[in-house]
Amino acid sequence: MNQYQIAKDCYAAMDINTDDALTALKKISLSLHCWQADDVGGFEQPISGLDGGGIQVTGNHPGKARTMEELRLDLEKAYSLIPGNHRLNLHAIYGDFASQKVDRNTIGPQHFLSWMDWAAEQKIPLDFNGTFFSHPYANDGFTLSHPKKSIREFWIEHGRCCRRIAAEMGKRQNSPCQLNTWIPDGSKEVPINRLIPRERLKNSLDSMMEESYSQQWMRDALETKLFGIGSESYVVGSHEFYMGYAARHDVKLCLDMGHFHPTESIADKLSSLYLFFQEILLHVSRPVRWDSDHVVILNDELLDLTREIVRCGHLQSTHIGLDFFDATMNRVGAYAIGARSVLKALLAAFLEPKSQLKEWDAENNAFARMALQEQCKLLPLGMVWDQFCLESNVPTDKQLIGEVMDYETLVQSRRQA
Ligand code: RNT
Ligand code: ZN
Repeated sequence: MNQYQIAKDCYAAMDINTDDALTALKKISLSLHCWQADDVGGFEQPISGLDGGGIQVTGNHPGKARTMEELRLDLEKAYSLIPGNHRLNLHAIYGDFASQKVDRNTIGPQHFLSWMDWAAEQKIPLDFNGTFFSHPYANDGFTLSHPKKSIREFWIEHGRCCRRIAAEMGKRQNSPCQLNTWIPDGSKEVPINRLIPRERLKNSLDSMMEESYSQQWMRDALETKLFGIGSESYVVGSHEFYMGYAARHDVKLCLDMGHFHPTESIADKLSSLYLFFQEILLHVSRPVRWDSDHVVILNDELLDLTREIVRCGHLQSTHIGLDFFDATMNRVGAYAIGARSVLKALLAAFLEPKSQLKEWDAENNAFARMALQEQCKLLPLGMVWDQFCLESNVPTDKQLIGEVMDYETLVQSRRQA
C-alpha cells in the first residue's frame, strides 16, 4: 500500500477526509514578499539599502539577488519549490526605474509595468506596499506623522502614488491588489507628547486615502506595531491607533506576528477582529525574543494561527502574506521553508477532527477535548504533505535540500558580492 493510502486510512478512522483537506489546500494562495530575496534592498538609484527604518536584516550569505532579473529568477525558483498557486507582494522600492533617479513622491504604474507583464506571464497576482523607510526623509524616525508639514506631504504623496499603482495592478490582473501601509514612526526615548504625532498620522492618512478606488482593484490595509529598533519607547501607529482608524474607515488591519508582546497570541485576536472587520491581512513572521523576522517554521504559534482561521471559517476573508528576512542562509531556501511551513500548518488545520472536537467543546469536556488534540499530534501529517507535493509537482521535504543546494551552486554562488 502506498504511503498516502496508509495515511488516508489513519485519518479516515478518525472521520477525517484527507482528499478534502488536499482539495482545500490547493485553493490557498499566499502572498510571497519580494524582499527576502535581496534583504529589503530594492532597485532605487542609488540603491538605498535598509536603513533608519526600525527594522533590520542580519547576515551576509552569498548569492543575494542584485538585479531585477536575478530577483525574478530567484522568485521563479522559489515558486517552483512551493506547492500551489501564490501571489507576490512588491514593495515600492522594487520598481523598474531603469537606472533613473525617481523619488518616492513621483512613482507611478509605469514603473511597475514590467512587473505586471512578468506577473501575468507567471500567473502570479500582485500585492503592494508603500516604502516609508530607507530614505533621507525617514531618517529621523518620522514620516506621515513628521512634525514638518513638507515632509508629511512628501509621504502623503508617496502613499497616494502607491494606491494608484495598486489600483492599476488590480485592474489588470483581475484580482484586487492588497496594499499594505506600514510606517516606522516612533522614538527610541520616551516622548512627552504621544497624542500630537498620532493626530498628525490620522490626518495624513485621511489625505492619503481621499481618493476612492473600486474594491475590485485595490484594498487598503494598515499594519500595527508595538515597538521596533529605534522605536522601543513609542510607536505612533500602534495596535490601538490602527484598530480605531481601520474600524472607522472600513479598511483592513494588518497583523504581523512579530509586532506584539512576545507572549501575546495573534491567533486569539482573530475571532474578535472577524466580528468587526470584513477582511484581515496577516504578515506571517517569526519573532525570536523581538521582531527579528526569522524564517517561518512549523511551530505552535503558526499552528494556533492557522487552526484559528480554519475553525472560525474565515479563510476567504483572511489574506495571508509572509514577512521575514534572513540573510544568514540561502534566501530561496528561506522562501521555500517559510511558505511550505504555512501550507503545512493549514493542512494540519484542515485535518482536525472538527465535529468531535466541537462536541467535546460544547459539552465542556476539557479532558476529552485535550486528549483528542494530543492524539492528532501523532497522526501521519507528513505523508499527506508528501502527497500534496507529489500532486503539485514540487519537491518533497526530502528532495528540497538538494534542490536548493544545486541552485546555490549553479546560480547564486556565481554572483559576485
Ligand atoms: C516592519 C513591518 C513591515 C516590513 C516590510 C518590509 O516591521 O513588518 O511589514 O517588514 O514592509
Ligand atoms: Zn510586517
